[in-house]
Amino acid sequence: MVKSTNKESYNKIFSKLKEHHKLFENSIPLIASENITSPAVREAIISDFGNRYAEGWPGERVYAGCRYIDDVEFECMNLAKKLFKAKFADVRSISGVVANLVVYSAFSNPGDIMIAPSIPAGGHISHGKKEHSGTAGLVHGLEIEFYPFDAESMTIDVDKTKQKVEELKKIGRLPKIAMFGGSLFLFPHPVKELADFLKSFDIHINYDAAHVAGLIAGGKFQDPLREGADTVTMSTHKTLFGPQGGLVLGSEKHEDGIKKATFPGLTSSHHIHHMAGKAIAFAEALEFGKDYAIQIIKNAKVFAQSLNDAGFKVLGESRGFTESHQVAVNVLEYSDGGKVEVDLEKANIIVNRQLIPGDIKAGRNYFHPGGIRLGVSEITRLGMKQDEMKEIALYIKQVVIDKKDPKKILLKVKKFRENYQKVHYCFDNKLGAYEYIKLR
Ligand code: DSN
Repeated sequence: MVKSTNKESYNKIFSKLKEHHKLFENSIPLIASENITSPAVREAIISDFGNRYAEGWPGERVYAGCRYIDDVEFECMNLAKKLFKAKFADVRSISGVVANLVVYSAFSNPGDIMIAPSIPAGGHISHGKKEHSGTAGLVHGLEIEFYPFDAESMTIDVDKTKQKVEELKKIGRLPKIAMFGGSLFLFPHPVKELADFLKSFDIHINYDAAHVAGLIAGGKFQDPLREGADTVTMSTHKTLFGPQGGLVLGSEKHEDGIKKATFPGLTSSHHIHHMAGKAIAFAEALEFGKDYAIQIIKNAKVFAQSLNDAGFKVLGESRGFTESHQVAVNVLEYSDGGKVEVDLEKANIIVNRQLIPGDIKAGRNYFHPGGIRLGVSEITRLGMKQDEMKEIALYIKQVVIDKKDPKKILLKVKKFRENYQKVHYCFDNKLGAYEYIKLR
């Protein structure tokens, strides 16, 4: 039971929001699924669009009062199509999970099979089995088969996947959907290597670009729509510039299924303020996305190499550690991913623990997995470059390997952060990256 007065609770929320802003102003944010939005996106998401409904398709809404919303949504769709060179874009999914559910609903039925990466092999919870409470199994009733994964090269094994699909066909479990992409995503997935094979079985190919969308948009990762993916799903706030939201891409032949599954299937309000924010972010990505993607990959590679030089076991070594915004580190020599996450947070270095290949077989679980995952999207957007990556790797070494007092490293981290308080790769950055805006 809450003991405080209503006004005390009200005030408490604002003080916690401010403390949170302060924390991020003074931290090194390395969560690979997060990014910082520009002041322009923040302006869009506090607009009155957030108080409205605009059910249906622009121009064919269920409600009145949508004329400007329609204009923004058409612009948003056009920007998304231009950014990803897609024939069709539905910008209404409110998250990456919903975007995946749109594809499951439009192109499969409960009881169908989907082949996807397992979580230690990088799969996302929305690709998962019912017994793990994964969205695909729990919500849409899909049965999940996992791709054979090669831990050395940290990607899906092409030949073994072909064998597995042939075997699944023989036992009457031919997949209806093949899902590529995921959460731990260091190297491109073999879409072009498998597309013709999968299509010869009439398997729908979806590519979950949530993590790498900004790199694809910048032309610096793979190009799934040209490589054979039928549809592409994503969230809009990892290597893209936010705000939180989802996006589904496809061609004309997928349009009807995607539209119906999105509305009325999976959304009523599509969070119209965030739709406007996405439009701003797509315009920023078209203008600045290539330079941003180039810098992300440079940063990730230097970061991985520096961690490796510091003594860490960085995954994907035989392939140069990473081609994305992510770096994955096996920390078992020093501790486990859960404890490392906690120790680093004491120094304001924000990372997440990560299941890595081999963890489940070895009996490790999500609370104490073998790895941590680091992402450079946000620190790159704050203007950091290769030298800063070397410095951050050193702080991590001092906490994890040298077991220095995290409170001492915290002082260094706060000092280090002083110079990086603006959002880069955007049209306007008058407001500080984590500046708290009081409207009351
Ligand atoms: N769990 C986050 C990820 O890392 O992919 C977002 O879904």
